[in-house]
Amino acid sequence: MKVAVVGATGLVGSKMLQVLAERDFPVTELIPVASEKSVGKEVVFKGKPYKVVNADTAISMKPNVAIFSAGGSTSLEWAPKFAAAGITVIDNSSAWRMDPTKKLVVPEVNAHALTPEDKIIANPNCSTIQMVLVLEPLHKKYGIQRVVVSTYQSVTGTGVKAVDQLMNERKGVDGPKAYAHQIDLNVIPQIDVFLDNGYTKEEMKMVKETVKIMGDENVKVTATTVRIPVMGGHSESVNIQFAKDFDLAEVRSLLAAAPGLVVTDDPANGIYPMPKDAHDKDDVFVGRIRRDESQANTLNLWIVADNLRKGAATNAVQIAEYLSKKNWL
Ligand code: 2RA
Repeated sequence: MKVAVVGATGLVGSKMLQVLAERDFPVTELIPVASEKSVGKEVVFKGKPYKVVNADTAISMKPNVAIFSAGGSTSLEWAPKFAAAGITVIDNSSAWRMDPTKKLVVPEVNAHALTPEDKIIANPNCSTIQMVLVLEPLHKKYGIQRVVVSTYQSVTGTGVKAVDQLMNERKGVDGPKAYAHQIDLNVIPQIDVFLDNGYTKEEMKMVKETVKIMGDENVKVTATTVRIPVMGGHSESVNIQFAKDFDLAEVRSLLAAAPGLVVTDDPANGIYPMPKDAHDKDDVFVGRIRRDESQANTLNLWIVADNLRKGAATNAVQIAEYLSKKNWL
């Protein structure tokens, strides 16, 4: 299968190449796509060099599928052109996520919604993906009324420039800034721009995308998203209010049985999910599972995942795997 990766030289794009290789996706030809300044450069995929091409050339090479991680404006411009050429697009930007004609997919939750007619498929925001993987089995069993989430997000969610800023600050050297504030030894309670309602775009992504993926407007979500100086992944403190009571042992077994989830929860022995352990893994790790004693039918838990993998590259590749198994590519 011919696979185009649009944004192949970026942090998520290169992770997509790694995941495609690791999961042995049936790639017969890789088409790395990037902006004009990167055309002609080489990327190595499964030990073989491939020359970076521009989007026009990529379309002419007729890939079966194009996985985009090149920003919203590039997706808005090029995804329709790829789709018009009969190429299925899986897009990691926010450009298409809330478009009512486009599917927003976490395979373990709603791959069943996909059809062969879906030619532009949206990959959800990383912080949404790891949360809905946990919410879905609990919603099915107990009916979720409200979710309160606070996130602790890795600088890798911003990109290379943010990682460089953190490392430079740690070394005490100057350099390009991804953030208006110092990030080392600090936390920044702002991810993306502020909106009129006082939330940030990142927070409203979690609010709206969760409802779309779970397909239930009755699930009310409020979020506070925070940038912290870590590398391995995003962490989330989640408080969930259910319509009915739950049994804690049953919650654990439901989560342990859910696809893509790993329950890591033995606080007495210092065992709980942490970004350093989630780094470069595809699973979503959940722990600190406990009843909220301040309110009936309410649960607290802690979720950690590598935002570049299940939060982006792996989820996109899993969508491609689903479509490939259906022979829709
Ligand atoms: C972030 N979720 O962490 C956003 C985009 N990757 O910055």
